[in-house]
Amino acid sequence: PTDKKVTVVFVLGGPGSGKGTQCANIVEHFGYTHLSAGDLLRAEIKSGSENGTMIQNMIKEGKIVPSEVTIKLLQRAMLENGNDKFLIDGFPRNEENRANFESVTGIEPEFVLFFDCSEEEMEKRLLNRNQGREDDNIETIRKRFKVYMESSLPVIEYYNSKGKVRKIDAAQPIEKVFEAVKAVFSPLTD
Ligand code: UP5
Ligand code: MG
Repeated sequence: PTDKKVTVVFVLGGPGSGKGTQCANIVEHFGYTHLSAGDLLRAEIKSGSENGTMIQNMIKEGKIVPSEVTIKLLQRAMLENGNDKFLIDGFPRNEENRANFESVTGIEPEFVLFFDCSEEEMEKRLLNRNQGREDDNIETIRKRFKVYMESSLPVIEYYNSKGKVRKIDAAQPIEKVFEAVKAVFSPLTD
C-alpha cells in the first residue's frame, strides 16, 4: 500500500477526448505528475514482461486489462516518484478497476476530471493521430467506444453521484479546453 498521503485526480473521458494532451498542460502549470495507465501498459508490453502478450491482445481488442496488472503498475509508478500529487489518466475504466484501486491503495480521488466529447469528434482525432498505436484503426476504435459506453461511463456516473465530477466540454480547440481545465485547478493552488 501507498502510505504517504497523496492527492490523486482521475482524468477520464472517451478514447481521443484529449486526456493525454490536457494532462501535459496540467503538469506544466500545476506541478502534478502524469500517470497514463495506457502508457504504463504499453511500456509493459515493450519491456517484454510475462504479461506483455496478454496486455497487447487486450489493447488490440479494446478490452480492459485485469485491474491487478494496472494497479501494480500505477502503484509502482507512484512509489518511484517523489511527488505527492498525481493525475491518473485513463483509469479506472470499469467498476472492478475502481473498487480494487480503492481497496488496494486506500486512495480515493480528490475529484474526477471528465472530458466530454462526441464520438464523431473522437473518432476523427484518433484516425488522424498517426502515432502508430495498434488500437488506432477503425475496427478497434469502435470496440473502444463500446467498452467506454458500457463499462467506463458507469464509473463516471458513480463519481458524479458523489459530487466528484468536474465536467469539461472537450470538443473545443485545445487552448479553450485548457482554459476550462485551469478554472478547475486554479482555485486549488494557493
Ligand atoms: N487532440 C487532443 N485534444 C484535441 C482538441 N481539443 N481538438 C483537436 N484535437 C485534439 O488526443 C487524441 C488526439 O486528438 C491527438 O492527436 C491530439 O493531438 C488530438 P489525446 O490527448 O491523445 O487523447 P486521449 O484521451 O489521451 O486518447 P487515448 O487514445 O489515449 O485514449 P484511450 O482512453 O483510448 O487510450 P488509453 O491509452 O487510455 O488506453 C488504451 C487501451 O489500453 C484501452 O483501450 C485498454 O485496452 C487499455 N487500458 C486498460 O486496459 N486499462 C487501463 O486502465 C487503461 C488502458
Ligand atoms: Mg491517452
